[in-house]
Amino acid sequence: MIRPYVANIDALLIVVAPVPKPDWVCVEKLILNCHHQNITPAIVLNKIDRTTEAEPRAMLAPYEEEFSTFAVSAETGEGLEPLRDYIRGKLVCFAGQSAVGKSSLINALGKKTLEVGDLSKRIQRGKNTTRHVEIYDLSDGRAVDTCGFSVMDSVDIKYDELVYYYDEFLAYQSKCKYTNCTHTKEPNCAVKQAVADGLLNARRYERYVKLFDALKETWLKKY
Ligand SMILES: Nc1nc2c(ncn2[C@@H]2O[C@H](COP(=O)(O)OP(=O)(O)OP(=O)(O)O)[C@@H](O)[C@H]2O)c(=O)[nH]1
Ligand SMILES: [Mg+2]
Ligand SMILES: [Zn+2]
Repeated sequence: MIRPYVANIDALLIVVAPVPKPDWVCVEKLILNCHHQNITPAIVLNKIDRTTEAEPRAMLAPYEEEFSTFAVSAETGEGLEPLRDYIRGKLVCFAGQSAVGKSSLINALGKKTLEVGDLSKRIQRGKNTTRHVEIYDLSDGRAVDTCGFSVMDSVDIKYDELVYYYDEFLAYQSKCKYTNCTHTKEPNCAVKQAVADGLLNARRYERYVKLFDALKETWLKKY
C-alpha cells in the first residue's frame, strides 16, 4: 500500500475514535485501497471510554456487515480480548487519523512503550506523534504502527472516478437511464434499483454516496 507504506500485511486495522472527530471519508478511502490491494480491512473504534453506551454500535453499524469490527479502549482495556484474538498469528497494520490511539493500542496489546501524543487543545486534532513505520512483536502476532493522517490530507480520487472502485456496480450501470449516471440523485438508476432489490450491499452503497458527495465538495472548492 502507498499510504500507509506497508507490504505483506494480513489485515489493515482502520482505527477511529470519538475524538478526534472521525473522518469517514478517510476510512472509506482506506477500505477502497485495501480492496484494490487485496488486503482485509477491519474497523477498530477506540476510546469507547469516551462514548455513551449506544454510540459504538451506531458508529460501527455501517461496516459490521462487511468487515470485522471492534469497540475497544486502549486506556481501560475494555474490548481488547476479541481484538487480541483477531491479531493472533497475523501481521496487522494500524492506520487512521492522528491521535485516534494507534500507538496506544499497540502499547495496550503488547506492553510496549511507544510514544503517544496529545490532542491539541484548541482544535482537537492530532499532533502526528508517530513519525515512522515500525513493526512490533505482540505476544501472539505482530503489528505495524504507522503515522496518522491529518485532516489536511487531500483525497486524491476524482469524484466521477470513484465508481470504478466499486466493481460490483459495473454489472448494473449499463442499464441506468443516463450513460453518465453517478448513481446518486438521477432517476431510473439501475444501481439504486439493484440496492433496493437487495442485489447490492446497501451499507456499501450508502458509503459510496457519502464519499461521492464529500469528494465532489472538495473538488468544487478546489477548482
Ligand atoms: N480516553 C482515551 N484516550 C485514549 C485512548 N487511547 C489513546 N488515547 C489518547 O489519545 C491520544 C493519542 O494517542 P496516540 O496513541 O498517540 O495516537 P496515534 O493514533 O498513535 O497518533 P499519531 O501517532 O499522531 O498518528 C493520547 O493522548 C492517548 O492517551 C483510549 O482508549 N481512551
Ligand atoms: Mg502514534
Ligand atoms: Zn445509475
